[in-house]
Amino acid sequence: MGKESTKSSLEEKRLGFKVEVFPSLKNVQDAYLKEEGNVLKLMAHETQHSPPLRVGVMFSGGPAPGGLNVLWGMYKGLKEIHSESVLVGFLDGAGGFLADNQLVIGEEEIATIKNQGGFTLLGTGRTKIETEEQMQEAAAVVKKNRLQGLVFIGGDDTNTNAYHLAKYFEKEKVRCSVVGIPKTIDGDLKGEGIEASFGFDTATKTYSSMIGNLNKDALSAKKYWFFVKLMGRSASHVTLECALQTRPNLAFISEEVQKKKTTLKEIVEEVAKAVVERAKEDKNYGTVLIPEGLIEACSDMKAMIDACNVNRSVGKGIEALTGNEKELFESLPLSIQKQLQKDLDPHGNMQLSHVSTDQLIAEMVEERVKDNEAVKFKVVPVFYGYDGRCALPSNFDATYCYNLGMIAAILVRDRKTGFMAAIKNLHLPVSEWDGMAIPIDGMMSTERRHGKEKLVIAKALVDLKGAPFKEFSKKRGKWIKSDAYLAPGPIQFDDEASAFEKTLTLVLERKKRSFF
Ligand code: FBP
Repeated sequence: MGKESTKSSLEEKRLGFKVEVFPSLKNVQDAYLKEEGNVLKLMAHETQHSPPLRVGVMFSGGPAPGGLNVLWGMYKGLKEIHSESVLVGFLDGAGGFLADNQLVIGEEEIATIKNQGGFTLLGTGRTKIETEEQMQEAAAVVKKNRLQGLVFIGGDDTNTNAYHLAKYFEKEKVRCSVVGIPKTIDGDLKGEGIEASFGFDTATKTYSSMIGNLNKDALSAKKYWFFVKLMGRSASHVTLECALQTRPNLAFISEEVQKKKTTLKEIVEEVAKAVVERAKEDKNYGTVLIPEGLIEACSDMKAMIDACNVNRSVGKGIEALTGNEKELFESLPLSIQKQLQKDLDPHGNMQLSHVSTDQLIAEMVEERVKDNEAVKFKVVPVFYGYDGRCALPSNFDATYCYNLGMIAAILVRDRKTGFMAAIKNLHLPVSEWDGMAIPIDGMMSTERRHGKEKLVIAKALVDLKGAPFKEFSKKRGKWIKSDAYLAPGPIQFDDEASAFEKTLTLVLERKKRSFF
C-alpha cells in the first residue's frame, strides 16, 4: 500500500503558490541596506559578495500563519547570497535552541512547507532567553554551530529578549547578528516602522469568516445569541478587526473597558440591555464579540486576578483572597472558579485563553433577563482562537513572510545586529513595498514587571484615538438594534479581486480615512 499523503488537496495546491517579491529584493546579491536616520532601507544595485553563511532560526510563542514562509524566504535569500550557505532550524523554540536540538533545513524540507499553516517542521515554545546563564548558553550554541546569525521569529517578549541578547553578544564579542521577525496573531507588535505583525491578517480573516456564518445563522434561525470569545490577551486588535469585518450587535474592546474602569457587572448590564431592546422587536438573536483579555480589563476582575497572581507567586492559593476580591471570586460560577485556578503561564499570569469569559457573561446575562417574559434568551458560547492561528496563510501573510525572511538573510550578510526585519507600505500592492530594518533599540521602554523596572518592547494596544477604533465607535450604536451583519466568507486564494485584500485595521491605520 502506498504512503498516505499528509497534505489535503488545498495544501498541495498552496505549495505551488508563486510568492511575489518586491522590486528591491528581486536580486538579493544586488540588494543592500542603507542607513537612513535610525533605520536601514533596502536598496538595489550594489553587488555584495559574501562567503557562505550559517544562520540559526527558531519560532517562539503562539503559532501564527505565515511563519513557515519566513523559513522559505530565509533559505532562498541565503542560497542566493551563496549556494553553500546553511540554514539551521532549532526545534521547539528557545528551549530547543539552548539544548542545541536542531534540524538543518534543506531543499527537501522547504518543498513541504511553502505557504502552509502552523509552525510545523520546527515547532515552537515559550522558553525565554533572559538570564545571564541562558545568554552564556546561547553564546555556546552559536559558537559550536559557527553561526553568523540568529533569527528569532516571535512577539514583543521574544524581540525584547533578542535585543538583550544582541547587546550581550556585542559586549562578549560574539560575532553573531541577532535579528527579529515580528510575529503574533494578536497584532500587538507594531509601531516605530513595524506596520503589522504577521499572522494577524490570516487569523482575523479566519475568525471573521466564522463569525459571519454565525451572523447568518442568527438571522436565519432567529433563536440564538452567539457569544464569541476571541484571542488577544492584552490587546483587542483581533476583536476590533473582526467587528469591522462582520458588524456584530455588540463588541467589547478591552482597552476601552480598562480606560473607563468598567466593571464586569456593567458589561453584563450593557449586554442585557441590548438583549431586552432587541426582544421588544421580536429579535431574540444576535452576536456579541468578547476579547480574551476582557475579563482582566474589567476593573473589579482585574483587582481580583492581580490578587490571585500575587498570592500564587508566593505559593498561596485562592483561599488567601480577602474582602471584595474574595466575594467576587465566590460569586462566579464554579466552572469559572476552577478555570481561574489552573496552572499559570510561563510569565506567571493566568491563562486567559482557558477562561470561558463567553460562558461567564452568558450565564450572568441569563440570570439578569430570566424574569423578563418578552425575552427568549438561548445562548451559544464559542471560542475562536486556536482554530485561526495555524490556518493556511492568506496571500498577504504568505507574501509578507517570504519577503521578511529574505530581508533577515540580508541583515545577517551585512552583519547588522539588534534589528527587526520590516516592510513599509503594506497596504499598497507588493510592487510598492519597501524593505526596511528597524532598530529594536528604538522600540524599548521601561516597564515595571514583577516588581522590577525592565527595558522591554511595550505592547501596542488598541489606540482609542486611532482610525480603526474611531470607525468602530462611529458605527457600533447602529449595529445594536439593526441587523447590519456582514459575512465576509472564507479566505480567498485565487480570486483576483479579493485574494490580496488587506485587513481593515491596516488600511485604516495607513490611509487614515473612513472606509465604509
Ligand atoms: P503570541 O503572543 O505568542 O503570538 O500568542 C498569543 C496568543 O494567541 C494569545 O492570544 C493567547 O493568550 C495565547 O496565544 C495562548 O497561547 P498558548 O495557549 O499556546 O499559551
